[in-house]
Amino acid sequence: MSREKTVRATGKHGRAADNGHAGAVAEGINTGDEYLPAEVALQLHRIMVRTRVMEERMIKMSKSGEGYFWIGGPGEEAFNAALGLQVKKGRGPDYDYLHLHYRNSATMVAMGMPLIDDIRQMAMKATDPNSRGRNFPSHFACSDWNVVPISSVIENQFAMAPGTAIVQKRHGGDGITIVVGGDAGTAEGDFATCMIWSTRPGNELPVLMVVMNNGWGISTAHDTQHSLKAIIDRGKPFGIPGEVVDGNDPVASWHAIQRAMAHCRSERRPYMLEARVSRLYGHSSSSGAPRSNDPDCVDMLEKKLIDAELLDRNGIKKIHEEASAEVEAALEQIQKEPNPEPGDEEKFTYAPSEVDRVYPEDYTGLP
Ligand SMILES: Cc1ncc(C[n+]2csc(CCOP(=O)(O)OP(=O)(O)O)c2C)c(N)n1
Ligand SMILES: [Mg+2]
Repeated sequence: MSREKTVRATGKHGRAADNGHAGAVAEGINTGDEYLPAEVALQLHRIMVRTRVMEERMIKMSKSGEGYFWIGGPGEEAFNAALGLQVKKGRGPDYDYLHLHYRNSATMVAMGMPLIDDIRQMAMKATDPNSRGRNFPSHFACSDWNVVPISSVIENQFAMAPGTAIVQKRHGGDGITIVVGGDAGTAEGDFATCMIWSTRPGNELPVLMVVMNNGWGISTAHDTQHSLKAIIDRGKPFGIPGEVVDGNDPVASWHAIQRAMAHCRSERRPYMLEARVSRLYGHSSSSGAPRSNDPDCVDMLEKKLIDAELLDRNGIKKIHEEASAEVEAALEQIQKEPNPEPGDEEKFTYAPSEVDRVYPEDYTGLP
């Protein structure tokens, strides 16, 4: 008896499951013609839940005095997790460089960051590997994974991204530069800087420009600021191809990211993605972080997984409980960890240089 397996699409992790029936259709989830195998869908779901549970606990930390300020990515998990799993992770120009923003926690979790490392930053512990307790939460920095330090000053990452992309273009190979920011930030000149530097004739750069459009810049509604239908239309005069994608949908996001990365890797030219996403807890703790009624990507994926019979209600409950246990264990662990000492704020600000030897007392390294 011949068995037919239909694989409608495969991602980096794509593998069709055989459900054991003749003429079997691969198990997985779909959006329109696009498909994700069960293995990838379940992996994305777990990352999204772990990240969401961590973020919700961090919001509580901001209210209970276990931390002071929260900003993060609830509502961006579907796109961000799909991005993180497809990054070519490593150190140096052979690998992807990431210039992220403060809502990218699910990208880091997908890349393998333990939840405790964001919680350490939220609690401002000296053990925080991103900033040694000296920056806001979700302001990641990881030189082993080419994650350039995140700044709260919005959009400057778009002016820096061409720098790593120039190195990659000169170096050869297929490493790309991925830069992510919000919709309102595109009003800054840094966004134009990125388009101009990425499209210099004969010097085009492998930059994937990602705009996470949540419809808000703190309290300014998108429609009161932008007259264009889509932000990717800004790339058209520069010849930058682009796509608008439903960032709440991990299937659509996965494939749009895959297409965008393939373009940048092989053509060594820029590409723009605009992900329409939700902002589930307002801008930050400064606006009270109230829950909004925007569509919730975790709920939407769970409905798809149930419909596809890949998970049932009990299975989903168990994954949420495991995530909560992981987060609570992290909270307990960090209580035992040291806080930064007075004076630590000036350490590790700049890489050691010749100038430091001449002016050892001056941390800026400037005469
Ligand atoms: C250069 C600069 N200007 C203003 C601010 C204050 N600020 C912080 S977040 C923000 C809005 C950002 O909106 P958007 O780019 O859409 O990102 P979102 O927070 O919605 O993800 C502003 C104006 C800042 N941090 N940096
Ligand atoms: Mg926004």
